[in-house]
Amino acid sequence: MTTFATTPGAVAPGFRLEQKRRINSDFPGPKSTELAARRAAVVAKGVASGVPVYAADADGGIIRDVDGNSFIDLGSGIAVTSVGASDPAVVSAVKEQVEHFTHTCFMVTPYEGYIAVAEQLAELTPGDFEKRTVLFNSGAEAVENAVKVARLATGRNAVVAFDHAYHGRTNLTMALTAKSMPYKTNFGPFAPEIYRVPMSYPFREENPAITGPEAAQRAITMIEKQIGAESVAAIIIEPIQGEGGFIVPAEGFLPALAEWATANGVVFIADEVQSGFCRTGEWFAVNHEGVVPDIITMAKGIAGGMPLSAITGRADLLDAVHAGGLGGTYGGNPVACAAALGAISTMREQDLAGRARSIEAQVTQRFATLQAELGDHSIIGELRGRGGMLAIEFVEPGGKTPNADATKAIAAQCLREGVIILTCGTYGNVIRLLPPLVITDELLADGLDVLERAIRSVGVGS
Ligand code: PLZ
Repeated sequence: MTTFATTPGAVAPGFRLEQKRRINSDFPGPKSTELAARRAAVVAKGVASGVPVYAADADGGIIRDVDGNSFIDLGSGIAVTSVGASDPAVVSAVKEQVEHFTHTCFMVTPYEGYIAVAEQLAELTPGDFEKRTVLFNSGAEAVENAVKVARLATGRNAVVAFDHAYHGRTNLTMALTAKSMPYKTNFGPFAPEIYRVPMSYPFREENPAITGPEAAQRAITMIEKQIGAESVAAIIIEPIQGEGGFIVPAEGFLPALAEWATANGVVFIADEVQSGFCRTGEWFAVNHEGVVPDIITMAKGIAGGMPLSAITGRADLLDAVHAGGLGGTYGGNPVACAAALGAISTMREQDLAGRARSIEAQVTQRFATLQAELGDHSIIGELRGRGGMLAIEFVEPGGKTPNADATKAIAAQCLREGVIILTCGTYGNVIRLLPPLVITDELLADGLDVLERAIRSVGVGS
């Protein structure tokens, strides 16, 4: 057995599993290999997995597979398990709830948990106006419903989305999503009345001097000329784009868009499905620039891994909808609500927003040093992101041509050494870091060592 970890240590306080990376030489092991064969016979191949191992246990920053390998989790199941995958507060809240009832359907026999989550969201989301919340199961469902509300409340049809956007895989949200392969190719026809305008993507702007407000004006002019402000129900935007490449728009871009929306009776929807719940070092990514959306969509980090999503927004918009116009069998399931209350209490008690800022400091310091050392002619194009939502965009040395091959090779090398790393980006050339916010400094440092080694070896080789 090859172990990359040093001597086994005590379990860090607050964790069940030892917070240490340990990979056997026969990876992927026999049990994962057997599960892969069973899977191939019954699971549709349209569902792909990033890693070839099967999970048996997960806690803090560690995912343990069925063969006993321990991986450092730098993906949190795509920004979901910010409190860890088995946070004690989530586990005990869920246990308590399942012993009483698993489901009644809020539309039939309502219960307190749903109301308590809505109370939390009214308090945590920006804006000191009266708010209303509706709960659903997935991010896509939240986005669908935000658009339904905006259309009904404004009596308008058009919805504006951005280049590089990701909003989901249902029919309407596929239409909102920018990238064709793998999300949209041959899955059409898509929902009508969706319009796409340019994003602010500082690293890839033709004119690198363009400011945030100027980039917003570029989008606004296109909206006014090609759609007409009076036809627009909503603008939907991820304050930091997720799947599209962890793109942080230039300062002033979001406020200018929000201001234009307000002036024109357009509902400004912030899709915080990936960026919400302390991930970026604030409760919500819009807080960094003081932007107050009319409706926020939330999911992922909200409930410590249980499927729950939400829209929270201005009472006048949400309450424009007739009774019975919004809902769904499972939306705001009581077990998921209990998990959300547990996860939110952990975020508050452990100040996970502060923890995200400390992760940002550690990661940024390390990779800025590496970038400086490797110089201008390296594969590192840009480091960006906020809090625990950080990315490295890889390029062909000396230019900006996207380097998807290097990105894949780096992620693959990290995996072989026991670190789960996700890629993203319109051009597939971005490595994104989304560690559980409860990860220990030691484990994070070990994961970053592995990533740094992989960048050096791939970068030198190319
Ligand atoms: N909005 C901003 O990031 C989900 C999707 C991964 P669901 N992102 C991960 C994949 O390949 O399916 C996401 C998001 C933003 C909406 C969604 C959709 O959330 O819970 O996956 O429906």
